[in-house]
Amino acid sequence: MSKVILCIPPDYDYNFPPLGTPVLLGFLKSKGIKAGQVDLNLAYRDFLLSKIKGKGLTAGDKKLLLRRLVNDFFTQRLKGHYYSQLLPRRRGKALADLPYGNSSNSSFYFTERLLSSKYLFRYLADKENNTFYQFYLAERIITRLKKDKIDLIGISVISPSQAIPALTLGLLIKQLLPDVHVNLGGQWVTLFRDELKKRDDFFACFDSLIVFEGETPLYALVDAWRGSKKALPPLANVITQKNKKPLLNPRGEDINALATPDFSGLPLNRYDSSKVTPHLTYETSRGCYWSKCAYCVDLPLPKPSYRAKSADRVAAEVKELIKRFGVTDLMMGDPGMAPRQMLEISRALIKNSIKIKWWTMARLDSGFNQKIFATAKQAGLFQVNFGFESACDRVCDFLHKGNRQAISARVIQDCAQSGVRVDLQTMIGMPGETHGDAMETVGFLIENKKDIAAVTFNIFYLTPGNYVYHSPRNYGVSFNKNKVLPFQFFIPFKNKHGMTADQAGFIMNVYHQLLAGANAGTSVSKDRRKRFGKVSFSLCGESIGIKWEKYASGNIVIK
Ligand code: B12
Ligand code: SF4
Repeated sequence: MSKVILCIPPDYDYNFPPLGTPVLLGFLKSKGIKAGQVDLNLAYRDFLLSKIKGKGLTAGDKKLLLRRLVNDFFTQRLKGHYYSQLLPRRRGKALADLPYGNSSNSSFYFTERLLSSKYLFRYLADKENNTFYQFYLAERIITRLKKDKIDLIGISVISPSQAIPALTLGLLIKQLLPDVHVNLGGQWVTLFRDELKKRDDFFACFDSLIVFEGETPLYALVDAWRGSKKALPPLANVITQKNKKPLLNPRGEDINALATPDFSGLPLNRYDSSKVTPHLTYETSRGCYWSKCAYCVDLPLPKPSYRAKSADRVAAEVKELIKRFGVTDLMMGDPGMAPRQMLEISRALIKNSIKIKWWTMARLDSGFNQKIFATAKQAGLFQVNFGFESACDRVCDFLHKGNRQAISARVIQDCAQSGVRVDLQTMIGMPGETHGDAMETVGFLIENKKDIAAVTFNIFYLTPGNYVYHSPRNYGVSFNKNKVLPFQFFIPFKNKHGMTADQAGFIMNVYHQLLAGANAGTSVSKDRRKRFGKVSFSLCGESIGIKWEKYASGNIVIK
């Protein structure tokens, strides 16, 4: 009997199993489809780790050194190849403000440039240089697909860093197993759907794309593909070369009618957060009940509607996840958990005596109070990552964030005093944000230091699919649309009434120095030296070496 396989391609987060394929797998199985899933992302990291050689290296040391080795390898070693000018360079201008990524062949920088370059197809099929191609050969992917009688593969492309690996895999399958239907879905496909539709040549790498939420469209595709093979009828949210105007279903799924996410087939104990027991991802809602932030990067336009799972359903599903997968910790990846949802699911978890630790993301909403956090704490909540961004009311109003400084301070205090860790997502350099506004944020963070366990700073970057991108003038932002690459995720812009990215970086340093002043005392130099080593890293017939020192505390210093 034929089988569907869902796959997570490199290069993505290693901390948790992404939730996309487990929710799809659960859904397909509930409809009687034989299906499985495979994480090629963790396997690719193992492939890279196997290229590191050095005396006395532990598996943990290799993981710590990998990012530096990969960056050095791609920025310094790979010169003079036909694709070299598309790689970010360490001393080149572009690298300085490259957010979120390594500098390798999965970087957003390389991806955006390669996708628009004449070298794309040469690179996708390049055995000598494309490390993803080499990895798929080493993994014997084609043999495995044949052996498992796979007739449809669904590749989940969440981040731009997975685009080149996904297209490499798709092309390889289309060339060697033309009867297997290759489908691409996920956040990246959805965000760049209009650009993808313009590229007929990309259909050499896949047969169809699915945009927005994937459950019903994927099931319909499997059914139609098995029934009709070559002549697929038009299907909602499914794009094929012949039918590029899918019947869009913008509403999204009825999330109370979906199956419990199914994590079977994923190496649950191997994710970095799963040190002893499995830590999984889960969602209690989809969409955002606020949906107004002008810069929102999580939910590109058109916004899906907000839908919350009933508390009883959440309790039943968590119970099932514990029973089936032995999960002890959950990352509830809701874009923003509403106060009421937090209270209701907490009550349901307590009522059902469910033992689970969890953390989530939320707004600094006036609806939160000590009672809610205390109940949630009792139900296992240990951390909330709040979308704080700025302490300045003017900036928050300008970007329709809805935060008020006084309320933020109160919610942070209520949360911390209930014993729940507060992690504040903070952004500097937002449209219209002046130096003075940003210093107000720094002042707020220092003032409320005792209640804030962590601050995650980001420099604001313009991304496609939000209100600032669509109406830049309204936000005092300008950028040259003609200079934006079709698949560009981070777009350079002018902040007419606010700071530049460099100035924003300076403010971040000010904050870190003020905070370091308060926490001074621990320094690597006082740490007892343990050992010193040399490491080599070889890929694509080239090799790079670094020297490093490891200290008793586990700190690693690269020379
Ligand atoms: C939780 C989260 C994280 C977590 C956990 C990651 C993990 N391991 O799961 C953390 C904090 C670690 C993280 C990190 C990053 N993330 Co993140 N993350 C999210 C978030 C908020 C939720 C993801 C989620 O669980 N969704 C729930 C699942 C069920 O939805 P889904 O994946 O979209 O799947 C549905 C559909 O897309 C579709 N689908 C998915 N796969 C497939 C496959 C097929 C074949 C089909 C048919 C359909 C399909 O069907 C699914 C069910 O309906 C999203 C935003 C969002 N609202 O989704 C950003 C998001 C995915 N992250 C993003 C990015 C860029 C990153 C980072 C690179 C940087 C960052 N912005 O923080 C890093 C990557 C780190 C790394 N080392 O690689 C981007 C991706 C950009 C894009 N669209 O191209 C998003 C969309 C947010 C954003 N715009 O910045 N992230
Ligand atoms: S609260 Fe978060 S998910 Fe909701 S609109 Fe604002 S940024 Fe987007």
